[in-house]
Amino acid sequence: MNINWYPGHMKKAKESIKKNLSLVDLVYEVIDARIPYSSRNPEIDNIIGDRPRLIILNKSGLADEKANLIWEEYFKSKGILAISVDSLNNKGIDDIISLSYKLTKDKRMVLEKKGIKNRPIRAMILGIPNVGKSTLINSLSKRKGAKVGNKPGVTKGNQWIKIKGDLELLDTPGILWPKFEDRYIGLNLAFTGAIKDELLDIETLSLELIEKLNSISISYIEKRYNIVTQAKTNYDIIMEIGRKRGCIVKGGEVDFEKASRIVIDEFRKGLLGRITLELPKDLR
Ligand SMILES: Nc1nc2c(ncn2[C@@H]2O[C@H](COP(=O)(O)OP(=O)(O)OP(=O)(O)O)[C@@H](O)[C@H]2O)c(=O)[nH]1
Ligand SMILES: [Mg+2]
Repeated sequence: MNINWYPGHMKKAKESIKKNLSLVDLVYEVIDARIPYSSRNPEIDNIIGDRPRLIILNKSGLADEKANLIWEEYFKSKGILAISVDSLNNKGIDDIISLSYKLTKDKRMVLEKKGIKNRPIRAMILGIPNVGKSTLINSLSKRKGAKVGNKPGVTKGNQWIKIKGDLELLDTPGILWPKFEDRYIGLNLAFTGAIKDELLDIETLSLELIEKLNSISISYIEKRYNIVTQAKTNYDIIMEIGRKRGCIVKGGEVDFEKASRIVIDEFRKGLLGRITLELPKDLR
């Protein structure tokens, strides 16, 4: 798993995020739409507290469209607004802005009553590694462009990006640790590329990915590689994909590692289809 997080690191991350949280009115919790449960930080609710929050199901273009709606509904049932976005393709970004206005309506009214005018609403992004925090910042900042710059006294040391009207975004996201206690979550994070491949055994991962995909629908692998998977072991399936794709080493043997990489890379690129790896009903 992600070995870069130690208890000390987690504590430090939490403290620095809490400091920044005191500067913002609104939090964007970014998660990966393909694994909305596995890509959430286990302590996020504690960390955010009762601040207005928007869950952003990012990379939604790689996830199943119906599943995106199911997850939006699920979070709504828990009292948290969630929307599907694809920041790489700038999809859903305007909705983030309009919902941000909606979520901070009370705050803006309070400020207005106090006679404070033109005080921007400030937001920050939180999420575990690889969910697309930086890509989202880029996409949001394109809406308006200009950096707001340092504001001595108020937001010392922080850079704010004007995203629209009176909304500003902290330019550095809060990076949180994933849940790493369980193998199910570890695999989901590995499938989607949230864990550096150097830390993984790519061959085992590909076998697990075949198992997972076929448990959702056998058509993903069968269609992409034009093979029949029924009654075949995951090992045989990778071997067949290897042969089809010309992953052959000296002596005519299949290069299993190369074939494994193909399946994993193509899944991550969305070439096997728009696939969501977990649904609310799978949660235990
Ligand atoms: N298809 C798709 N890919 C995305 C999207 N957002 C991010 N990515 C890709 O996901 C990978 C990680 O994106 P980043 O923006 O670097 O993620 P991050 O959360 O900033 O990651 P860390 O800085 O490591 O914490 C990159 O390869 C992005 O191109 C998206 O909405 N759709
Ligand atoms: Mg980043």
